[in-house]
Amino acid sequence: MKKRAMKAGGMPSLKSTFAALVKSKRIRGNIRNLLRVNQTSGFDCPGCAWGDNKSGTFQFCENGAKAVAWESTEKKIGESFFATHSVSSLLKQSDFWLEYQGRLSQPLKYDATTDHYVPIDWADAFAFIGERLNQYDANQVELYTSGRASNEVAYLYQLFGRLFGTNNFPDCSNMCHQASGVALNASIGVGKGTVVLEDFDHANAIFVFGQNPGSNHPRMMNALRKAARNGCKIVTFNNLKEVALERFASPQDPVELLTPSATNISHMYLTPKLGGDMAAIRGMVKHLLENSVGLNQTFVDENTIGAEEYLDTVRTTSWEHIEEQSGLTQEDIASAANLFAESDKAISTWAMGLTQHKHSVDTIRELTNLHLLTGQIGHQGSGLCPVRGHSNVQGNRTMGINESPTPAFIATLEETFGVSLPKTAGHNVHQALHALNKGESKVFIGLGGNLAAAASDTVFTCNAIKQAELSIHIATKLNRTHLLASKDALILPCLGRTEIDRQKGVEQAITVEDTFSMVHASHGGTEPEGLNCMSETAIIANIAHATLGNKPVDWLHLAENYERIRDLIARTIPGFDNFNSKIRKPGGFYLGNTAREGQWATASGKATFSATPLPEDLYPANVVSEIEKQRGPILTLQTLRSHDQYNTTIYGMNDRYRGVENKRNVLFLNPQDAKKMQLKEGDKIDITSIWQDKVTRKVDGFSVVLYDIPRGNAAAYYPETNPLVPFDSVGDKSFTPTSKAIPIIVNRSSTAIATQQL
Ligand SMILES: Nc1nc2c(c(=O)[nH]1)N[C@H]1C(S)=C(S)[C@@H](COP(=O)(O)OP(=O)(O)OC[C@H]3O[C@@H](n4cnc5c(=O)[nH]c(N)nc54)[C@H](O)[C@@H]3O)O[C@H]1N2
Ligand SMILES: Nc1nc2c(c(=O)[nH]1)N[C@H]1C(S)=C(S)[C@@H](COP(=O)(O)OP(=O)(O)OC[C@H]3O[C@@H](n4cnc5c(=O)[nH]c(N)nc54)[C@H](O)[C@@H]3O)O[C@H]1N2
Ligand SMILES: [Mo]
Repeated sequence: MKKRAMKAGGMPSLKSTFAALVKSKRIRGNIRNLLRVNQTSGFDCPGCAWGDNKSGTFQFCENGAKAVAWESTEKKIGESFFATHSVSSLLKQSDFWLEYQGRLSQPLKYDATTDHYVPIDWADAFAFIGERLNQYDANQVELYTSGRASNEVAYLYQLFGRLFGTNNFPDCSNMCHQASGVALNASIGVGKGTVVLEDFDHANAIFVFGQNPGSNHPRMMNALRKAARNGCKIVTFNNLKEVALERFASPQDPVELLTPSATNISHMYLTPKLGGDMAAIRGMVKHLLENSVGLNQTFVDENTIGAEEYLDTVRTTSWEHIEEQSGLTQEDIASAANLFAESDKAISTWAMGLTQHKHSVDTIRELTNLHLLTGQIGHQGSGLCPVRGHSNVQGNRTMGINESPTPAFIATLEETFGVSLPKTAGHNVHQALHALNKGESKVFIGLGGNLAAAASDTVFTCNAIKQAELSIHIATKLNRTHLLASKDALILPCLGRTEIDRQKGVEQAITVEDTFSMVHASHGGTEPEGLNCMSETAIIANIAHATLGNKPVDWLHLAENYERIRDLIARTIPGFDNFNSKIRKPGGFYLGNTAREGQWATASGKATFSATPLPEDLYPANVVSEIEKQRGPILTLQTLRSHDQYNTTIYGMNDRYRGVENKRNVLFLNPQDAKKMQLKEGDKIDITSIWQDKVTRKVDGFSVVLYDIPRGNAAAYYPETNPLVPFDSVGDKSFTPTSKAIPIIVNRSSTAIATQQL
């Protein structure tokens, strides 16, 4: 079985940080950059959305350092690179190779006759875009956003799209925390987490569901480590034993850095089956109910509706069902429930392990039920904490990147700008790709991101993006999405977070919002030498200007000084009054959260329990009947991140904590499952997923890694396994791809069999 690391963090983490700096070919500059990460006068780390506590010199982590070094590299690509490589030849390269070539350094336009990207002047690019966009009906245009965009550019982008006439704003949240937003809005009337960073210092118990912070939110490990050392009980629910959640050594603690010592993080570590968390939480509530412990009747009476109906549902859910679906014993669930009940201050955090299932919304509502029933919400040290992914994904939503804007928001924009705006819902990622595939939408604009590799069902998705008659990509690095050009396509290279953004000679700050609803400024510090790039804000302003002229706002004037954009935000988005002065305060300001303050902005004015039976299955009924027809074992696959990647950006081929070296095309299998399939470590396999259509979705060239994983479950890296996720396999009410539960069949690779026979 694979030998995992003994502890996370520590010296290997520092070594890996340094290796990332060396690879960037800009060691000194990036050391300077790192000293500015998340500091008051510095820039917000592009790595993740965890909050900052502004004390101490180092506010970065190993993976934040990789993100910074990857962006701030000496390597550049421009005219000669694209003259050498045709688009079809580039499409044959890996995602890693494409991004590794360096920063995009000049605007480019696709020439379909030669199949090459060629340079174009900025002015010509914008004139071309303005003319072409005006040839389309607004609802034929899809405006995608990845969550790195600043508040300023996100605001301009949504304003431009709406004034142009559409609410088509597919965005990365649709593949990420959409279920959290839907669930929390329905239950507590606000789609964001209710805790702030300081709450972690006060909690007596922290429950971590479906999240791997050691790799994906390493700065969260500092909060968990501190809490554990103060006696807070950390309870982890994770399908895999993630080493950082077991033992973590702070690279900032000399003893833990230089010796084998580390802090034990989880007091209790439960490994539910994939998709088993709703049953586990239901079991926790059932235990509390049966033993009359932990329930806060006063809180329930004063603040909530629907408790009785929910508790009836809990009573009718059998322990057999709970154990079978969660894969955990009643005893373990009861112990977790007791820990929850004993602590008067409990926080639950979660990420993709809860959000990327068919029943994600119901799972997150179930977790909310637990907090409501025990009154563990809205006071210091307790509450709900969806840990967001991209560094400003939450801010993008606050700025109005949403395919279903609230009527109140649209009414404010209409009144402020004296215009009439579209009110019908636009497209999310799922709907946008369907519309592109059917030829109903014809234009794709990507404000960052790499939708081709990030979205599910790679063959379908790539085909859909390729149908676009016009695509406009605003990006720092080359990726697969940019190469899916058939007619007109442009790449507009932009500045990154680390770089100085000057408009009319004056350095500009941008702002972002973290997972704790803290909004603060970010100032780039590196000269963008040799880059004929514009800021994202200036690019969007120029596109808007070229398409709509000066109406109803002077776009170029706005982009000359971002304070003007912030003034508009202040006028139209609640919580941002005096925006420009508030961000001068070190650390920024807190946007507030109604649920934290005990106000329930739901239709009834009360926090609302949901009373849903446990799901019958992880998959829709007709997929289950397909599965029943199969011979041989069916496994449930989760697709997840390694320690060496940022979403579709692959930094390297290692996954240090899980003990995987130099490869990514691996399938983590339970040794007993593998034995049953007559497979052993290193065997070459291919993987096929099962769905209700007749399409074959298969990846090959994978090898087996034996791993401590519940029987019947398997794991493999994203994005390599996205071809297996059926496009229509999405969460109920969230449309999020079910990237953490795909039924698969594993076969010994046919090429391997051929070799053996030889
Ligand atoms: N370095 C780095 N940082 C990142 C990112 C990155 O790619 N690299 N991505 C950013 C983004 S956009 C996001 S959304 C976050 C993602 O952060 P995570 O959600 O931590 O990312 P995943 O790798 O998808 O990890 C899912 C975790 O949930 C567990 N899990 C999967 N299914 C289940 C389940 O059904 N039940 C339970 N209990 N556990 C389950 C897996 O074993 C794994 O530990 O990280 C952000 N930060
Ligand atoms: N199977 C599976 N699929 C998944 C997931 C999963 O767990 N499993 N996770 C999902 C999740 S949580 C998410 S958030 C999505 C991520 O989806 P995306 O946000 O679309 O993908 P990223 O890989 O983060 O985007 C990387 C690209 O962004 C561009 N970029 C980087 N920095 C900047 C910048 O500062 N400005 C601009 N304009 N561009 C920049 C670069 O060109 C880079 O190639 O993927 C989802 N897909
Ligand atoms: Mo994400």
